[in-house]
Amino acid sequence: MGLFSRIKGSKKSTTQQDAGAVAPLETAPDKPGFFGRLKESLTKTRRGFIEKIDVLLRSRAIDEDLYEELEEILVQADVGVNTAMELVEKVRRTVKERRVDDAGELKDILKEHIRDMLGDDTTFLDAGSEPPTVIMVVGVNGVGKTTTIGKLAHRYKADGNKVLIGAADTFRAAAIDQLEVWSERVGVDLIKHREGADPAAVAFDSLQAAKARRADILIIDTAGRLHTKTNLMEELKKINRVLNREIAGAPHEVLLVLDATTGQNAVNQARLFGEAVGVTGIALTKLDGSAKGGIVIAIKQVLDIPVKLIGIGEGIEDLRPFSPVDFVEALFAE
Ligand SMILES: Nc1nc2c(ncn2[C@@H]2O[C@H](COP(=O)(O)OP(=O)(O)OP(=O)(O)O)[C@@H](O)[C@H]2O)c(=O)[nH]1
Ligand SMILES: [Mg+2]
Repeated sequence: MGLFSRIKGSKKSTTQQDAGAVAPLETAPDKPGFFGRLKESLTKTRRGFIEKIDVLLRSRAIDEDLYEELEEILVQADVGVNTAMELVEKVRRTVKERRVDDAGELKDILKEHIRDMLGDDTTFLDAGSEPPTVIMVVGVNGVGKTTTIGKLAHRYKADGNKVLIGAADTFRAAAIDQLEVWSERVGVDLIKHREGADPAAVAFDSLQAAKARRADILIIDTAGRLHTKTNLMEELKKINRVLNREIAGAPHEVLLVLDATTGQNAVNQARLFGEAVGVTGIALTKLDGSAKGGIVIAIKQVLDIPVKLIGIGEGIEDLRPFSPVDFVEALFAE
């Protein structure tokens, strides 16, 4: 079974049993080197974070200075000030409880608490009572929305789903063209209007097409900025309303794409979009180029919105479900 399993019951008529069908996203490795790739993509974060901790803990006594420096490293790794304090406090407590006197053991204790903080693996999609399951992708410009949509469509298709993409980022022609290139590469249909068209109208047409063509999954791209005076959040709300009017419960997933290289600002973006359109999950992109992978911890702790997908490269295969277990193992890997 692939990473994205088929949406159960989507090819049958809707029965009570089908209601609430989900497309769980499995986190088990699907090919050799899976973990190695993840580990490699976290190299920069590991250098700025774990390697500093290694140096810090080398033949040191456990004292206040040590805790302070540990906190400093965590803050620098974009874990966030409050979360860094919280983590250090947890480590301090564990050290006391277990009567640890070797600083070298702090690394494993920290790892344990980060792992706890990140929680359990999540499944990707919220329940959609009947196909199509609608995924609306939002985020500020340049974070990787369109690329993530291409990769996501590819994964769903590979698992036997019929996928349709809606080009509701009508801000510029190039945005539509870029999505078209992805749809051709993946081999899925694209619903588009002209540049400057009403994004909500594109969303509406996409949904009608998804129903008519019996698509399992509809993924909708949206703009990250606007050239008109229209407020981006108002536009997204409108798309949201249109989708919800046509299918109760749609969009089933509002996926916020965040760029891992932006660090703490990503948290602000998540707040903004969360208030406007109710984000259900986060795709954290460009982890491969970021030294700020600690943002994963901040997002979980401050916002409690699950990171569901991570982007670890520009290639079609470089998107994967986020697994806290794998992430922490890869981050702390020797
Ligand atoms: N290294 C790396 N690059 C990525 C990743 N995801 C996206 N990118 C790159 O980021 C750049 C912007 O990606 P887009 O998908 O165009 O971003 P967008 O959010 O759709 O941008 P706008 O439509 O302008 O708002 C592209 O060059 C992508 O190849 C990733 O996980 N890793
Ligand atoms: Mg785009």
